[in-house]
Amino acid sequence: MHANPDVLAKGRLPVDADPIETAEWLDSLEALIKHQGPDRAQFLLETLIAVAGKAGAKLPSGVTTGYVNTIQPEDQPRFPGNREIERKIKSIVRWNAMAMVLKANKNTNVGGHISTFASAATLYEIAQNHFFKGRTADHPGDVVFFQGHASPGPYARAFLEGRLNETQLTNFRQELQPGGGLSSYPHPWLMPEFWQYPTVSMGLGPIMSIYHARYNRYLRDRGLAKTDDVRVWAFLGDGECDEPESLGCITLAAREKLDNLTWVINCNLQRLDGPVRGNGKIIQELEGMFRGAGWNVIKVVWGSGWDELIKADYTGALQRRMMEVVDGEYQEYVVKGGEWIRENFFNSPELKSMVEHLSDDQIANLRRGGHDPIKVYAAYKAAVDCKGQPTVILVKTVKGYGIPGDGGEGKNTTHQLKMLAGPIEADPNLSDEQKKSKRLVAALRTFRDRFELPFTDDQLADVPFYKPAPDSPEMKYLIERRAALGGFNPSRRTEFTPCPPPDRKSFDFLYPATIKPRSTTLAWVDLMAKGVMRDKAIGKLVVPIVPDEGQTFGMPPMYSAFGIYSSKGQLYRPVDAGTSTAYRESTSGQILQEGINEAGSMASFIAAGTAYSTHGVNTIPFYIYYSMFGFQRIGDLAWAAADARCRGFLMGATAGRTTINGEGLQHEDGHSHLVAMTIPTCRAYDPAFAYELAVIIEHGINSMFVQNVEEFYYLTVYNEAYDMPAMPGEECRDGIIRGLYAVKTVTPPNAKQTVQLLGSGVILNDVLRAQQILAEKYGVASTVYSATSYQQLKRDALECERHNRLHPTGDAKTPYVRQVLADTKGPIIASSDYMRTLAEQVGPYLDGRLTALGTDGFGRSETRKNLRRFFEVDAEHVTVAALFALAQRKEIDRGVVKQAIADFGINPDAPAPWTV
Ligand SMILES: Cc1ncc(C[n+]2csc(CCOP(=O)(O)OP(=O)(O)O)c2C)c(N)n1
Ligand SMILES: [Mg+2]
Repeated sequence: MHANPDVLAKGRLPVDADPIETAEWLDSLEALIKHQGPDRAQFLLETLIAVAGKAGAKLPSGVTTGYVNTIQPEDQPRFPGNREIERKIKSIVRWNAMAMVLKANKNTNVGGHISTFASAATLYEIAQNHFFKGRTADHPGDVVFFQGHASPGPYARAFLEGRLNETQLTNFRQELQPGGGLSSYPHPWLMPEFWQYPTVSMGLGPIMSIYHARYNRYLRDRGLAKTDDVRVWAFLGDGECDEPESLGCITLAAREKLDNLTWVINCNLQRLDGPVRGNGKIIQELEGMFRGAGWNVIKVVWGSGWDELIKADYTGALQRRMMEVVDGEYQEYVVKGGEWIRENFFNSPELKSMVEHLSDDQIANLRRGGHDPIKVYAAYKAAVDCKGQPTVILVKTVKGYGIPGDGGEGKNTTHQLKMLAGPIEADPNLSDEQKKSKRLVAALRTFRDRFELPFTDDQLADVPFYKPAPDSPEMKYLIERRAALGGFNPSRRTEFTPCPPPDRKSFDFLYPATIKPRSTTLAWVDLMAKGVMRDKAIGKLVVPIVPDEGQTFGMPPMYSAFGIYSSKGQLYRPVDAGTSTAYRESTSGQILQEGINEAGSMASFIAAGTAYSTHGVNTIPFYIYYSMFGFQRIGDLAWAAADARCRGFLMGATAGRTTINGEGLQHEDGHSHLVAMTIPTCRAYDPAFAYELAVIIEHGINSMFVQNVEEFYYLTVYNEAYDMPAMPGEECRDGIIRGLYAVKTVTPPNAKQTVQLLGSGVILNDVLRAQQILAEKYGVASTVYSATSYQQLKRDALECERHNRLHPTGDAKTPYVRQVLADTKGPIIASSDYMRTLAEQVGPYLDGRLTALGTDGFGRSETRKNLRRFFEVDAEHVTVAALFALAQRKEIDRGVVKQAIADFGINPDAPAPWTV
């Protein structure tokens, strides 16, 4: 049989001028494949393409293949499972997953999703019965990023596995009920023994999975953990692929040859509102992107029922038709059924003749690949066997598969479906409630019959859960399969093995005063390079992470001393080889240099900061970045980090609205501390001096990695160099951690007035200067405090307030900020390089004495001095604020304030900085 040239003569190919010659070439090719195999054919074709390309032929880039399965039926491996039992298990999981959403919505309005898992059931069940490894003594278990809103599926399975009970299932999305409920989506914070990683914010699962797989290589190459046979799986939706985070980093996975990573993209052709690519084909588009990026792409488009038809497609007409139909039409076929498909898909006499022998029902039952266990198994097997490349499996499915009635499979509304409604006969005597109930039962009956569940009609109205007896073949099979694979998945390790505490000496060299001025950023580099990373107990565990800003932060000596991690080592001689700042890459490098990629860096931070649980190794990430490109740019990942119970240090460098000289509006951060505050497990600090930094970091390491406190730290560090004073004494340690301590008191002779001055970060220097001015020019005494964390002060105050409110007759607790300031004299003025709201948080606990200055408004390009004047946070403005507060208390004359404003050259009629 000749291969037909029509098969190829589509698209941009020129018209066939000599069909006989074409047929001869195709005959030769067929013979070649038959006798020497497809590899030889590929070699010859690539050679021919290269020669033709040189001669100027316009050749297709070849990143997509036909709209058919990548794995040919004859290449499918033997299916090792029991198909009948697996189908039964899957049907029960389907039922229970649906039942939990229906139950939750019968009495409440808490929502949930039925259709997503319905389309993905085979994808998860094949993995559960044959692939996902569980945690054993020698294997940490595969890491699976479950598609968030498919969560009813994993819950329904865990119910059969005996890990969740009926009460919990009944309380899906009602977590505050007695007996506990189940969180809507994967949230390790809420279900710490069950979920490992949060995923439901679309795009975060995919990017986290890539960096997780790469981090496993890092752990292996640095000898920190055995991760070779740990597979990272990510299940995502086709609609989800439109998120930039989903596909933005796929080249990294190919570049790093992450064959420990498998993505399964459930191409049900629909997202929430409608088709993902109604006018095109999502599978083809994704194939091109992934293949172009260097991934192994496996398409699972058609189920086994199509095999015969495709085999009989001698003219290529069927494949052409498959390619020509757009996703919007494919969706319609699901809804309209067999007769419609025969008329509209098989739309030529040739195509119609191919399905003559099939009834309409049989045509409707020609399944898509993702509902065929044989095809899905073959794809997974090929993925785990693939060496040197990550694999993406593009699986075509039906959204809402098997869900009958209104809003059921294939409908645009199916994503939001929470209640079933089958057809019933019209009956004017029925109330709306009765109709609803009857329609539900009608739909459930159809579902029950299709998936062969053992309920009587009468039982259906209650939407019962179903769990077969423990000795039933299904339950035995399910438990045996999971035992053979090492245990259940998902499952999160909660046991914690503390690391030995670091040596005080790794920190205390930052306690003395500096000889030369230096910035807190450089103090951090020193702390890392000379102290923490050389510490015997924890040095090796430290993972510095940086996007493309290491030079800005003074990190190159660290590159040279500790190496930048590269799975390839260094295949070139760096231009600066031999210097102390050489760009040294190495397979054992300790630093993760992520390039211009804050989201990827944050994903690395999450992988490193959760390794204590995932791999039982307490790696300590320090992710340093431009503070402006932190929470505001990748805030959702920071939130996910907290949900994942991540630990480590985020270092917001080039911090402050006025400090990063010249950079302007897009770079000058005066609000990251406000965003940090929104994350319950993030402790945020704005230290001024090197010793404060050392104290906070030592405390943080001990707290997170020795004492098992579930939190991560955010520290702002600045790039302005100034004299770092010596640590005043051990007693300041507690105040630094709690957020406030006194730094310096100045009492001029005969002082009549007193004020309290609070400063944070670099602005503490201006506050100290204000102290001098107040003393020397106005004879006002003052104490300056370093406010290292308003967030900690506020949290403590809230706790005291709440305790006192709920224990009205007990001993009242005094907020720490009051303990420090309540008995002091005079007004309290606070200034920082952050917005006023930050300091104002503690206002309610200070008896109306607080005035907060801050950097509200857009930054702009200017010198530090001019910006601090502009934002009214400099020494002169602090002085004016102090004098005015004294004048309000009638301790000095208002004329003094007016004169000060004039003396300092402040324009009282300038517009407010936040308005311009
Ligand atoms: C960042 C983000 N935006 C929007 C949503 C709301 N949302 C939840 S599911 C969904 C549609 C998902 O479609 P797809 O990825 O194709 O998954 P499917 O349910 O079809 O498998 C949307 C928009 C979200 N969870 N996260
Ligand atoms: Mg979808």
